[in-house]
Amino acid sequence: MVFQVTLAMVKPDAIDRADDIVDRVLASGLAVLNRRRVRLTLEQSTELYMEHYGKSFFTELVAFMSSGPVLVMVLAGNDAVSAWRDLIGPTDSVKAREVAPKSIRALFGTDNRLNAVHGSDSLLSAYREIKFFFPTFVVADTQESGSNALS
Ligand code: RTP
Ligand code: MG
Repeated sequence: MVFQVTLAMVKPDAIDRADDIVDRVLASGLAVLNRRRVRLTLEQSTELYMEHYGKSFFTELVAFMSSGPVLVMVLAGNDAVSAWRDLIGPTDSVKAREVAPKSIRALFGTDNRLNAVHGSDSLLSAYREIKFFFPTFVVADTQESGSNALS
């Protein structure tokens, strides 16, 4: 086990139930180090989900992500990246209800687009996404910070 941070987001479709989702985060043992409620512009959604640019669902995805406020959180804990991904369940909420009925996407999402929450898919993604939403948040363990070493 290794102590990590990750980026979690309550998406526009579940923002009215954000308190219930935060309760589940805390009950899992993960800590919320920082949180912000923001409304993404179309440009910001596009930048955040650039890895999916060109895919059939991209236009609908970025429109959805900028359709209302979101709650972004820096989570921390043991194996936080995979711990949070396990807690949220598969991308498609319909599938989540079949294979992980207690997962957050099963309980709070609708389908494979309106799926309630986001979680960084790797530690590298987590660092990028945390920097995107919390520019002053210091993550000491990135390659970029190598030049800040004391030696
Ligand atoms: P996320 O990035 O939001 O945490 O979701 P994920 O890793 O589980 O899934 P990913 O493949 O990264 O997809 C990003 C988001 O795009 C929407 N999506 N729609 N076929 C579709 O219509 C489709 N596939 C994906 C979902 O909102 C998904 O969370
Ligand atoms: Mg993803």
